[in-house]
Amino acid sequence: MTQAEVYQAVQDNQLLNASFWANIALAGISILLFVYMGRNVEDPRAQLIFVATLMVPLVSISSYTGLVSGLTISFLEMPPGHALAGQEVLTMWGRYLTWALSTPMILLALGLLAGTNVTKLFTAIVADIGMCITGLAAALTTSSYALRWFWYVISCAFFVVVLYILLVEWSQDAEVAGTAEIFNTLKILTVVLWLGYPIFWALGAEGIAVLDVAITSWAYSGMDIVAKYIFAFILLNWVASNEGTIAGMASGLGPATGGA
Ligand code: RET
Repeated sequence: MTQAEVYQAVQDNQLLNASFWANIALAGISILLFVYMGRNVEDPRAQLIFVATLMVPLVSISSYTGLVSGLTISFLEMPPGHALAGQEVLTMWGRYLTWALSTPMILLALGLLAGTNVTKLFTAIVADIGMCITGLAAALTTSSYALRWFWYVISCAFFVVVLYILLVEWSQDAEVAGTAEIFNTLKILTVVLWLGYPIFWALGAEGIAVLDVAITSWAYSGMDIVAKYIFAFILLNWVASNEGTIAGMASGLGPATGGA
């Protein structure tokens, strides 16, 4: 199928198309709002949290533009064993690819808020990228149904590493740093929503195919709205009004101003 044909298929599915445009609009509003909210932030660590968080809607608007244009969607023939075996199934692989760019930014912001050290930050981000890329591999594998699920299990193993750092390591660090209250709110929001992604992957056309493509897409788009824009708003709103806490906090990354 040519890109123009994929684009036409997206245009013809209004529910699917709307799930993309809703996010393009919200990402655009978020970018403007977050730039405005950060206009007076001066502490370098607080600024870094702002920059990392601002990247989330910037990656998102790019991601959804890729989907809506048909650039990052393919029709893939599912292997024997799959519920839709032999059929050409619409696969939004651009989502998994761009998660590899957006989710590390979320973790960078959360790690900074918790006062992480470099080792934990590196581990969380590398495992997270591993999760997204192996999730992409699961979605793109058309040779074997079993291997699709094997990729899925590898991706889940990476996800467990991310969950451990969020729930155990950074929770302890945030206590020491004095940011436990806001960190715990954002941690719960993140853990609960992020668990939804592998569940919808498994239920959607990529997995056992009990959910239709447009419904799965809305599930992702809906989770994205909370996991990205609402998450980012809560975080940045707190950072903007508690800059002093961030500037003075104990962190495994050392003083934000660096040296002297
Ligand atoms: C996949 C499928 C394979 C198994 C696992 C997954 C997890 C995905 C997650 C995605 C989070 C995305 C976010 C995007 C916002 O920009 C790849 C679905 C574990 C947790 C928060």
